[in-house]
Amino acid sequence: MDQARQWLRDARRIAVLTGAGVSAESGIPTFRGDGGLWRQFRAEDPATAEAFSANPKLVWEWYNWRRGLIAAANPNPAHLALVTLEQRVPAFTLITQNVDGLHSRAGSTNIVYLHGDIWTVRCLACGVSRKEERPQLPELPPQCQCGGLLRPGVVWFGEGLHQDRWRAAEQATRDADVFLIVGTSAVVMPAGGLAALAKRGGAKLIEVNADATWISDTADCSLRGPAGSVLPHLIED
Ligand code: BV8
Ligand code: ZN
Repeated sequence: MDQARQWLRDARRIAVLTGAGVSAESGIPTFRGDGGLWRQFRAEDPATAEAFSANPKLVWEWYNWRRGLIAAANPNPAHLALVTLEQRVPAFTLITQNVDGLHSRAGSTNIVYLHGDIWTVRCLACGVSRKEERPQLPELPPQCQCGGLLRPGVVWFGEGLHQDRWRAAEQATRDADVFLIVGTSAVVMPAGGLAALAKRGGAKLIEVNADATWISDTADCSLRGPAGSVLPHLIED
């Protein structure tokens, strides 16, 4: 931990990649852990365009349930520690796979939303994208003024990431002196490949995760424990 703390103190450019584990202590279930989100749902994967076109109401019920959970949740000390870290270094990029918006509610500013934002909806007909922050939508599936069907503004499996966001994430990762990867199983691609990109760019790789992951062995320092308690220690002076 001391070595990792020193690397963070000396770093001028820091890139962070977060996953569902950073929001776990806010009460939001992760995806693949026990009790994970994908388990509670039926066999087919709800986060795909196919599932949505087959049954938009069912997929919206899942998102409505998650919106309710997230609206009732608050940022936890892990989110807040990343806000403090951002204020300390000249170049800081927070790359997140999470769609819950808790990083911005905590006060982070330079955020790259790789997988979109659950508080945004987009019309399949006219393409308009807008914020929709009512936790539970009154009618499912929601309709656009134009009469078209609204979808959640997230990136589903099989959908490409927004190119400008992916490029920003790659650039920040390549440039980083320290790459901090927090609360992600790094299974989902291409986000999960950023750790290797950081190493190739010469960054020190620090992992914070409750469990070991497939990248733990390649990390320069892999800290085991809940992000809500590890991160505040990691950044304390
Ligand atoms: C794409 C939004 C191509 C929706 C999500 C290789 C290259 C490219 C694609 C693929 C590839 N191989 C396979 C693919 C397809 C697919 C993929 O990766 N599949 C996986 C399952 C193998 N990838 C895609 O489809 C991507 N698209 O590249 O398509 C393309 C290119 C051009 C044009 C067309 C197509 C799109 C992926 C985005 C999917 N959308 N979410 C929504 O959320 O509703 S993914 C979903 O998983 C969430 O975003 C989530 O954040 C993300 C990753 O999961 P994690 O965040 O890591 O969460 P997980 O539960 O897995 O892990 C939690 C971790 O926290 C655990 O390690 C746990 O130990 C730890 N933890 C728990 N508690 C704590 C903790 N740590 C610390 N403290 C704690 N308290
Ligand atoms: Zn429309």
